[in-house]
Amino acid sequence: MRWDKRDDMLVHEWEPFNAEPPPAALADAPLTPVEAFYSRNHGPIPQLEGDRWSLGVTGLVERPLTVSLSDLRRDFAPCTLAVTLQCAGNRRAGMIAVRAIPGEDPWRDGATSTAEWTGVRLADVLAAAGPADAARHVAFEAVDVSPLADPPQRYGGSIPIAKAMAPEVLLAWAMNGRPLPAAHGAPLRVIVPGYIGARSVKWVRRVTVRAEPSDNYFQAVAYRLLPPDTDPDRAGPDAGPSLGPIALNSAILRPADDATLPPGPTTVSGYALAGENRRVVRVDLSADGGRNWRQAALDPRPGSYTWQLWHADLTLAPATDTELVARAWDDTGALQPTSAESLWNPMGYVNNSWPRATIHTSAAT
Ligand SMILES: Nc1nc2c(c(=O)[nH]1)N[C@H]1C(S)=C(S)[C@@H](COP(=O)(O)O)O[C@H]1N2
Ligand SMILES: [Mo]
Repeated sequence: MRWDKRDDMLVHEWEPFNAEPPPAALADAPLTPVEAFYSRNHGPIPQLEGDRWSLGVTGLVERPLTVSLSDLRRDFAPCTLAVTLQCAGNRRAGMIAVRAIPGEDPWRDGATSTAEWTGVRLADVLAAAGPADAARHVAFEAVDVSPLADPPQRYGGSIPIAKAMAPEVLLAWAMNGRPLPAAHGAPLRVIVPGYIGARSVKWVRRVTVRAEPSDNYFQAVAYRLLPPDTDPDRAGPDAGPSLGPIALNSAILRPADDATLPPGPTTVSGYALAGENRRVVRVDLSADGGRNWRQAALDPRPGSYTWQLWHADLTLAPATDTELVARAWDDTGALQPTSAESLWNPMGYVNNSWPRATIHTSAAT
C-alpha cells in the first residue's frame, strides 16, 4: 500500500489519493494510528524537504514574516493537542443512496480520524506579525495544485480571524509523536479543531491576513452548502454558505454493516463528534430500527477537540436481522437529524443523519 497505509484501506481513488480505513480500525483506540488515518487529497501529494521550506505570513499585518521550520521551533512555544479531523464528505455514501452525486467519492464513516498534533499556535505566529485592525479572515495557501479546481489552482481556504487567534489552531509538523508524513501535509500543515477537515490546509506555505474570506476555489466554490436544485458548477457566490464549523455527527463502527455474527452477547461501538465549542453528552443505540433505545456508555476522550468513542452491549437473537441505529446529542440539546433525505445537497456534504447498520445472526448451534 502506498503512502504507508494499511492494506485494507478502502481506496476511493489512487490519483488523487483518497482512502479511508475499515470502520473497525477506528474503534480500537481513541487516537488513530497513522496507517489507518484517512487521507483526502485534491491533487498530487507533494514530497517536500523540511529544511528548504519556509512559511510566509503576509497581507493585513504590520510585520510580514518569512519563517523556516527551525524558526518556528526556536521562536514559539511548542503545543501538542489531540484533534479529530472530519471531512465534510464523510458519510456521503448515505446521501448518494438518496440521490446520485456524480463525480464525488462515496465516503463512508471513515473520513474521520483522530491524532495528536504537535506544532505551534497559529495565534502566536499571527501575533508576531501583528494583524491590522481591518483583519477579518486568515487564508492559507498550499503547494499542491488541484486539477479539479476551476481554473486549476493551489489548494487553499480560510477561517475567521477570531478562530485563527484561538489557542487550539495549530501549525503542526508532527502527528502522533512522529514527523508529519507526506500524505498528511509535511513539512507543515494547519490544524483547525472543530472545523471541517478542508480548512486544515496541508503543505501550507503562505498565511494571508485579509478583510474577506479566501477566494480560493475550495473556499469560494467547493465546500459550500448548496440548495438541492443548484448546479454546483454554475452556482454564484450567494448560492450557499462556505462550510466552517463541523456538525454534530456519529457512526457505528463495529460490528460492520452487513456483518454476520453468532447469536449471543456482542458489543456495538462507534464514535460521536460535536462541532465547534460543543460536546457530545449522550449517545443512544437502538437494536430494533429505532423503536426502543438504550444509552450507550461514553469512553474517556483524549482531548476536548476530539470525537467521543462509545459502546453498548447487547444480545443478538439467533437467525435474525438486527437493525442498529445510533443518535447523538450535544450539550446544547441538539440531536442529529433522523435521515439523509432532508439533508441532501448537490456536493453531498455533512451527512449527519442517524447512522444505521444491519447485523445478521446465524442460527443457534
Ligand atoms: N493542501 C491541501 N490541504 C488539504 C487538502 C488538500 O487536498 N490539499 N484536503 C483537505 C481536506 S478536504 C481534508 S478532509 C483534510 C484531510 O486531511 P488528511 O488527508 O490528513 O486526513 O485535509 C485538507 N487539507
Ligand atoms: Mo474534506
